[in-house]
Amino acid sequence: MTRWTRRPEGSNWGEFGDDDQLGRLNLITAERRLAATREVREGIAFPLSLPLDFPRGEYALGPRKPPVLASTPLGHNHRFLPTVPDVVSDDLAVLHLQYSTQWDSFAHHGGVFDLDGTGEPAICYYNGYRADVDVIGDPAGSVPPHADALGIETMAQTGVQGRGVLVDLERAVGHERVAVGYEMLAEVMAEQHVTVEAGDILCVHTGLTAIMLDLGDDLTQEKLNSCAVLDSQDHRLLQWITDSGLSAIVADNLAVEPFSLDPAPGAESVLPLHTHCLFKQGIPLGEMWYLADLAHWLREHERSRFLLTAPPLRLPGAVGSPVSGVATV
Ligand code: UVW
Repeated sequence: MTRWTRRPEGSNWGEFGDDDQLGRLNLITAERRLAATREVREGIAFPLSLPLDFPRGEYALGPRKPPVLASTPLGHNHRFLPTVPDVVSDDLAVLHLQYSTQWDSFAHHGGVFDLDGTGEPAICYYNGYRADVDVIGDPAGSVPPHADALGIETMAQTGVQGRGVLVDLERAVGHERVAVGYEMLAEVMAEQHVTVEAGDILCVHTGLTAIMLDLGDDLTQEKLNSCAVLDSQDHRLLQWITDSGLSAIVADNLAVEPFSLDPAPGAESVLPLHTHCLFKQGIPLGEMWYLADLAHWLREHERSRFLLTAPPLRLPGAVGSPVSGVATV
């Protein structure tokens, strides 16, 4: 069923079908997944997640909180019966799903757009799915939130496995805060012999999660503001993302792009790359992945490609998820 008669400029809505909820993940075909497995030559695996109680320090003061672990009524070191030696420990966790290494689903970031040209813009998401119809919940929290469409379980059902391609911005600019636009990205990719083909998952290494891990509780706002980000004000970069055919973007920084609660007057979005990827193009975003060990190995071996396996939790209704991805080289 068509959910719109007008689609936002720069969007690909409808191109994967009226009811599509997978966006550019559709480009990870069986053939491309098979090609990704051919990147496995050594059999070495790199885990790509921070411990989920990281980052600490200043970051932990924000609205998203570190996980809280507790026991279920079964408890820890619990003996089922006094007559047999079986012992069980059983947990529950209160988890802010986007506190640490994470995937953002398309239900995480939408926009306000006049879908039918009636002059009444609607709050909506990728492919015209609507707030209150498909993504339920209100800002005051009086309705239990639930993504009936576009949620993280939809993404989980694809397995999220394909070819990862890493561009090493730390190697190019160190830990300096640089907003990397199209020109610089193209230059770095050429220097590092990185090419991105349709269906590839682009991984952007900046070094930030390694800093988070090193500093632990001493992580400061200054350090959180270090390392490269993609320059989401650069329209050529956004156009390249559209044209490249990449299926997802992953970074080891906070939001892939810069984030400010004080956008320039007239700005189209506080997070233009989120709007471009999650809302317009159906490109999932990964944030705060731990890419350092993989990046350093690839650097040493002059490689940039690998098999990437990174399904989110199959949690019905959720809009984001922690992820413990694995790269195999
Ligand atoms: C930010 O934290 C700004 O990004 P996200 O909501 O995608 O995690």
